[in-house]
Amino acid sequence: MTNAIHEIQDADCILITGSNTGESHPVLSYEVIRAVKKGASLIVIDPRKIGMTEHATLHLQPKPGQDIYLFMAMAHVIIREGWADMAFIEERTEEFEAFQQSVLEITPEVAALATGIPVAQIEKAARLYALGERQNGVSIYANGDGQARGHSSILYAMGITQRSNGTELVHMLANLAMLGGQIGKPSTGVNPLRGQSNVQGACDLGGLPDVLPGYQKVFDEPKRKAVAQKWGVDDLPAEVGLTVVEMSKAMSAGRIHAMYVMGENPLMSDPDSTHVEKAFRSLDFVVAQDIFLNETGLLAHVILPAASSLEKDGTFTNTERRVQLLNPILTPPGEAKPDWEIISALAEKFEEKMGRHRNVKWTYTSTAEIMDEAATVAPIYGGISHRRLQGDGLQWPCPTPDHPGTQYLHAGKFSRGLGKFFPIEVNLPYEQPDEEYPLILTTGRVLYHYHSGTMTRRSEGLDWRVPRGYVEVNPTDAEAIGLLDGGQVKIISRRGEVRTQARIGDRVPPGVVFLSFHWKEAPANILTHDIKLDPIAKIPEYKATTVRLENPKLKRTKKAKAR
Ligand SMILES: Nc1nc2c(c(=O)[nH]1)N[C@H]1C(S)=C(S)[C@@H](COP(=O)(O)OP(=O)(O)OC[C@H]3O[C@@H](n4cnc5c(=O)[nH]c(N)nc54)[C@H](O)[C@@H]3O)O[C@H]1N2
Ligand SMILES: Nc1nc2c(c(=O)[nH]1)N[C@H]1C(S)=C(S)[C@@H](COP(=O)(O)OP(=O)(O)OC[C@H]3O[C@@H](n4cnc5c(=O)[nH]c(N)nc54)[C@H](O)[C@@H]3O)O[C@H]1N2
Ligand SMILES: [Mo]
Repeated sequence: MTNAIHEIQDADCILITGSNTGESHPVLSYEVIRAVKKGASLIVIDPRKIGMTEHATLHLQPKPGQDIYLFMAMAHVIIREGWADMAFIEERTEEFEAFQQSVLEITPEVAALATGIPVAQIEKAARLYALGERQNGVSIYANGDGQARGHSSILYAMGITQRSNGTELVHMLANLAMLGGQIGKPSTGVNPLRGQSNVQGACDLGGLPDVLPGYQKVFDEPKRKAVAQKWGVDDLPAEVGLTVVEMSKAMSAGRIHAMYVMGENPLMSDPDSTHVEKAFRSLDFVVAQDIFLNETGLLAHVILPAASSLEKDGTFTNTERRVQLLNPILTPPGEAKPDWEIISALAEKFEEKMGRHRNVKWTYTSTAEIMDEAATVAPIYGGISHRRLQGDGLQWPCPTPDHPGTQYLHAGKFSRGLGKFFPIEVNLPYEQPDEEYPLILTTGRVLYHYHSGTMTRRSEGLDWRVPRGYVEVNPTDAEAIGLLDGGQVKIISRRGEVRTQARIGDRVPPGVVFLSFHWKEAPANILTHDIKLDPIAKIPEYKATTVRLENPKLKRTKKAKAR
């Protein structure tokens, strides 16, 4: 997030898109509800009637993939009506003209025709967001900082990014923020809600294929050499590695022979599971390091039992870039050990092969020591140490030991200097509904379960709340195949089919069905594909797969009648 969580409740306007905030980020969602109770306007742009729409001033409901029209039309209106913050654009950004040109033809009328959402609603969303208008029109920030506009915050998550044009959509949201001058101030910004407890920390410290710790690109020679020097080696590899989906493709192609899977369950969570399973079965050697034996672990040659987050120390970095200390409250069962201990023990044992470097020893004695090393190589963590994290932790960038941390980014100046506008094109999901597969399946989460269910489906209470999978179907689509609420239904895509229970209602619009990927009995990723990835992030299109529904009962009765 560019901004801090507690700032949300003081926003004048909040735009949530591609995030089921109430179920996937329940704690943070209360900040949004508080803001609305204090008079903020809330715009939700989501294909489904998610919980947050109950609090929304406006709910724009495009079909999966169509939202691009709405964002572009909002920008079009903001420019046309003179709601853009021209002073901000001139002083702080570049390449505005190219962006302006790209939205010229996407009028609200064009967007309305493409999405079925009325022009007036698109115009209202543009106005509320750009001017930061509250429900009663005024703003607590307007004129407070010498500006006649309120502060608006964008919250987004996987509904934006898990798309074949996800990077472009994120650029589009950043364009909107710069257009309204809605960044670099409190309660504004472009705020991706990070998913896992420490996904932010993992990325910060180099858990991505193209960066060294602190988002230093491997191909940025001066930065790479500086890290190499700190580790006491001449240089480090400069080529970008593979992303998860690229790895399963490389396994299938015989270019990867072994995998070490730590804290992941790709057999359930990667797209086109049938192929992923084949890819894993073709490997010579698989290691699974996990707190439980999951579907992927069942195919492993070696299992390394890890300690859970309740059983180890270290740090988690949360979605607002806050690095926080983790304190163990339980002792690990059996032979389970914290992940870092397992990895350093292995590295020490195979030191010959892992390489010995002057300033790197694998025999860490504590997580505090690992953090100190991170501080020396990642400038954004430069001033962070366990000692300083006692209490509330610190928000990076925190470059020096006396730096207080950074509540929100891009104040006065963007990290890259000038904020860059990106021109945008309309790009739709790879699979488009046709006669054979007329519905769009979108996948995601429910409140009571977590991903492949390894942890939550073992919890008695959570299992009691939601014991099994279901697919959300609109009454129109259910009626077409004589499907009753609670009835069994087959969901069929070009990759495969799953069978689950139907939950009929208007949470999804006609033409759209929703299935979460928590259920091994009806694994959503049997249906999804990895054919077209986002060209930059290489993320698969989890949010839009075409499918058809079949009512098994209807077929049987038809057959029975025929007989
Ligand atoms: N309970 C629970 N919480 C979790 C998790 C969990 O498994 N369970 N997982 C965590 C993780 S790792 C992550 S990444 C986050 C994910 O957090 P979210 O992204 O908030 O969760 P999703 O369920 O993937 O919701 C995506 C939303 O995007 C919408 N959507 C679908 N298609 C489109 C589209 O074309 N355009 C737009 N604008 N929206 C669309 C869906 O209707 C849905 O509301 O959740 C985290 N929190
Ligand atoms: N169709 C569809 N597929 C999706 C998504 C979607 O929206 N739709 N979302 C995608 C997203 S955003 C995500 S993040 C992925 C998630 O995909 P995964 O990360 O593969 O799913 P999890 O079930 O969270 O698997 C995490 C594993 O880590 C283990 N674990 C927990 N704590 C620890 C620990 O401390 N140490 C170790 N070693 N192991 C631990 C758990 O037992 C579990 O087996 O799924 C992706 N797949
Ligand atoms: Mo995630």
